[in-house]
Amino acid sequence: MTRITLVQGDITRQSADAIVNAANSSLLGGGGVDGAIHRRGGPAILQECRALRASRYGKGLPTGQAVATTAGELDACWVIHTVGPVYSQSEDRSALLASCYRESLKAADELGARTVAFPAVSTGVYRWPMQDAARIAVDTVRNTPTSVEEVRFVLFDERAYDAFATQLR
Ligand code: AR6
Repeated sequence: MTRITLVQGDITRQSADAIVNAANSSLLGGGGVDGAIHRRGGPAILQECRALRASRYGKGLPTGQAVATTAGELDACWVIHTVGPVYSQSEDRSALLASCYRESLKAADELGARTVAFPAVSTGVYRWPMQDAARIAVDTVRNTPTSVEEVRFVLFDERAYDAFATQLR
């Protein structure tokens, strides 16, 4: 059984086996969670992301997929980078958002990670409505078989925390 927990705060301050990054396809950094992870984690993460671009992901990491690197100076063993979809009103992209959680858990299983911290993928720059993103995140984690013992959603503000808490009830 996977335990799902919620905390409000900064994901870069968390201690976990793996911390998930809401990245973009370039894997070369950005704003939001991505910027914070690279800032606090230091240059080792970017260096490994560059190597991944040069080897496996010449065209970038596709939306909905996930790949792991070292966590640099973060209090974690790995960062799992996943690329959420940009929200669209005209197209249902929820399968891609669900895929981010599933593929991140798969990567965590391959690494042997027991605790994984997730941000609310796609709910910032990519504009996914929080309540809907929370529903997809919680449902997907609940329905994905995994050896991860704790999935911790780390929500930046009260609004995000409340949305996830509502889904967990
Ligand atoms: N800890 C936890 N949550 C955070 C933090 C933090 N330190 N900082 C922001 N959030 P976003 P996206 C919340 O924009 O929507 C980047 O530029 C934030 O309030 O980080 O998937 C990438 O490079 C929001 O609820 O990710 C991509 O280009 C959630 O994390 C693009 O943004 C996600 O916001 C990805 O956009």
